[in-house]
Amino acid sequence: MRLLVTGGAGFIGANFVQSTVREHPEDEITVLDALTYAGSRTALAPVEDAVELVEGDVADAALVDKLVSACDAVVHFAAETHVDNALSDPSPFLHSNVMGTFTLLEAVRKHGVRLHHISTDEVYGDLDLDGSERFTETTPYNPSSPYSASKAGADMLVRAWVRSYGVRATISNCSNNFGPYQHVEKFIPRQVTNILTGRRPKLYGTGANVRDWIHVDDHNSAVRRILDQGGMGRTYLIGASNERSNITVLQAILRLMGRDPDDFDHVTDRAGHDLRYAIDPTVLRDELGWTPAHTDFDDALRATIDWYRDNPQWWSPLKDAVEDRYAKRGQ
Ligand code: NAD
Ligand code: TDX
Repeated sequence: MRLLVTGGAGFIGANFVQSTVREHPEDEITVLDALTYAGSRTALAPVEDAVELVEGDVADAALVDKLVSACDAVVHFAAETHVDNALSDPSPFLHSNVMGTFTLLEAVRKHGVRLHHISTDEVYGDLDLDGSERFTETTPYNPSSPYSASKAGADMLVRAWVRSYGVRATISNCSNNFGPYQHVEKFIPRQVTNILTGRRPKLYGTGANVRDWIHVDDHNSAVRRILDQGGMGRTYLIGASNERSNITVLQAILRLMGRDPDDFDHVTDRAGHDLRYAIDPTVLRDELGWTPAHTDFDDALRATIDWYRDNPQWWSPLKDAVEDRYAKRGQ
């Protein structure tokens, strides 16, 4: 298969490209990535001989048309992804997430190319903190932030292009990912690298908010399964049934790194902070036979901490600027 991977120099995309090169050496991979602050050439260094990297914008219609015309399928990861950045400046989120997806849809429509669109559980809004309800494929969209609203808009465009134009597309909405190459602005890498650089971890509010954590390789194995076997026009929810409050995750990190579990700061809470996300992955398991491999959270967290400890050359050039931005926001 000739695959075009948008956003393939970001966290999840780079892990997808690396695992595809390992597990499907028969595939030809082109990455389209704007190399924003979140993209990194070095995340693709281990596979640079096996992959073509094109630096460009997914909203550049001429470039996207040319690349799509030369592939069999597109896996669309490219997006602005950080909620706190969206709260400060929503504009790039509209450009990359909405206009970028629109541009790609027009190209796959013209060339009859298969698309898998990567989305998030945040499009469903949030759940009660102490309830047992989980998101399913039929949960109504109810986004809370400029980020999740832009992802919801992109998902709606994909659904409309399937219905109106018969575009061959699938969508997946996944829960919170962790693993190697995640930007240090995100929760787990931020806390790990704060400890590694002698800073104190920072918890928003009381830390009661719940996220449903999945290892990035499990997300990507589900994406591959949907790409190969998913029903056209279908939406699949991806999750590993691993709900934890933020304070529980932070204290696990502190414990695994040999620190006092109370050695952190409570900082200003995020505006509109979603309370709880939880995915019901039954459809993916029953229809496509997918299950996650990383089922021991402490083991996977320990391996992720080790990766950041062993790869400071990848993240340390980013760290000070990220912390300066957070400090200006009281976070
Ligand atoms: P990331 O921020 O680490 O990487 C995004 C990549 O997209 C970067 O390489 C960036 O350079 C590129 N990009 C941004 N705008 C672009 C544009 N206009 N044109 C071309 N490239 C552009 O993000 P991530 O965490 O790897 O997320 C990837 C996808 O997965 C996103 O669509 C996100 O919404 C979705 N998702 C993420 C999570 C999570 O927990 N991280 C969970 C569910 C879904
Ligand atoms: O320093 C922090 N302290 C803190 O308490 C940071 C950066 C975050 N938090 C909290 C906010 C959230 O409740 O931790 C939780 C996770 O925060 P993020 O890593 O920013 O993730 P989240 O907002 O949940 O969104 C993530 O999952 C869904 C990704 O960033 C999105 O791209 C994805 O769609």
